[in-house]
Amino acid sequence: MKKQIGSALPPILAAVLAAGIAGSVSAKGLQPVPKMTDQEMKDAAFIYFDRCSGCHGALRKGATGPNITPEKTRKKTLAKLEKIIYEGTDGGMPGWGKDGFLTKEQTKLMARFVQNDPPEPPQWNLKDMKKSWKVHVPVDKRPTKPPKSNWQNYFGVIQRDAGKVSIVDGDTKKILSTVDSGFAVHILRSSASGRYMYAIGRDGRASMVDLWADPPNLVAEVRIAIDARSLDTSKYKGFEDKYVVAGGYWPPHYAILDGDTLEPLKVVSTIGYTYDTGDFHPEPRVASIVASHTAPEWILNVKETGIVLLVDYSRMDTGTVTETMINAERFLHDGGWDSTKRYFLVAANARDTISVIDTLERKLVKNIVTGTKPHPGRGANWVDPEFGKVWATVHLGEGLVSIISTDPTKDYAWTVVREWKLDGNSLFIKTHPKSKHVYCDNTINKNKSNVLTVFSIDNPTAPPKELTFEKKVVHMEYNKAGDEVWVSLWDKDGELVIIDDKTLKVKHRIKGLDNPTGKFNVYNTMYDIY
Ligand code: DHE
Repeated sequence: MKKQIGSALPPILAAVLAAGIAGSVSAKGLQPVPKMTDQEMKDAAFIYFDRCSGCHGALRKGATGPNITPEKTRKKTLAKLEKIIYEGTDGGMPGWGKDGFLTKEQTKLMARFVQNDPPEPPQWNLKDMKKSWKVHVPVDKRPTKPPKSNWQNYFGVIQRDAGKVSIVDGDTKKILSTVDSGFAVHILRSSASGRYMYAIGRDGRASMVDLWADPPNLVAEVRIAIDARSLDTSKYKGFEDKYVVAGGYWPPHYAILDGDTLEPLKVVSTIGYTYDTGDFHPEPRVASIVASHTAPEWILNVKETGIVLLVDYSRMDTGTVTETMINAERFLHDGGWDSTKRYFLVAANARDTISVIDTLERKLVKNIVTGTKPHPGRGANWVDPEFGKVWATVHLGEGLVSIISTDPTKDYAWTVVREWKLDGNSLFIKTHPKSKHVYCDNTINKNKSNVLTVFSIDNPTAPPKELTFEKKVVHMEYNKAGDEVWVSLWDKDGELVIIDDKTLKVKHRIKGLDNPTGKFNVYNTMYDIY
């Protein structure tokens, strides 16, 4: 008689065994699991964390990039995987070998690695954060007055591969200081008062620079996660500079820190269920975070579950936070405010959607379908001569600027009212309330990565102008006055190029920077001007 598997087993164990058996049936036709030494696994895990996990996830279940768990990767030969890793894809995956980041040997190693089960990523608890916490300059040893300079026109500039942040005086264009920050440092944000600039590295290290010090210096740091991308501070009246919140990619959680010292105060998990199908997800990563100016709240976008959290920090003095969970769309990534700072527009990039959140009525207004993989950074707000107030995004997957009406009094509100074509995929878009131009980079367009495309606000149907540079150009930021645009030439021997916004001529260059990427003007970042 045939034995019935699971008939005498507790239901949970039976389910596990049945799943295992189903797995071995579907294992038919899969490539064998390549053997790897412990050292090879270690080396590959390091590369994976540095280059791949941001898009594919620590558990490889996919988000901006597809699911690459072994049941998918073992359907391909090693040669096919090596080709994808080395040359990239039209879907937006970089050519890691072709672009000079991985050698042929490393490419082969990574192809074998992704056919193996992912190693279990470690946990990172409040006590680990506390152990990593360092205050370099105690609060009572810091200056009590701001410097005489126009410090609100300082810029924080990321030197990504050096893991450093430079503070540049926007008036004199001099580098005032360069401080250590996290590995592959990702973004900077200003405190509500503008005095502190906070950085987050991909290794989860949050660092805090005091701009009142002469020269600006690193005053505190803490590691909030193993892998992270974003942070912001409390900006609501009465809570200015009081707290910092930082989001983890792994572990999937957010940590609330003291705004003066970065002391870790509380950690909250984002593990849960997808908003639509209600499926359990083990890795819902915290993507963009923004501080509300009109409520004691942060808006946290949880990528894999598609849920926007409004986190009320007004009772943090008792260790309490309140979460409002808004169903939006899966694969939330980056986003920014409309010009009134009531509506937050966030890209669900793998769903080709912009979700609009009304932070006053605390609900989703609409999911707007745009082009392939919208990627706004924080987006750009201006007044279109025909449609009035608009906000716009560029796309990772196609050469398109989608321009969305943000005026709720119009019957075309929250629809795409205008589109501009680019020659290929783009990363960031930027303008300023005082500018007549909208800038788009072409960083991930293989043929034009050294070109900025500039559209005219007053003449939106005119062909755009192009500014050409010697090297790959990425991310734009205005100065406080809104009459200069700062861009990064992204290279080992990189530089900042400062453009006169009226004439579109180069005004100044700051050389000798190691892979400069994002740059953030203090005033514009304090007030979320973009
Ligand atoms: Fe970013 C913003 C995540 C790759 C430079 N990036 C963001 C935000 C997220 C994010 C969630 C929004 C933060 C916010 O507003 O709170 N970025 C990711 C990734 O997961 C991804 C795709 C892959 C990875 O492994 O990290 C990734 N990012 C990059 C880059 O390759 C860039 C160009 C250079 C770098 O750091 O390696 C890059 N991301 C930036 C910058 C911003 C950003 C400069 C902030 C834009 C702004 O103006 O606010």
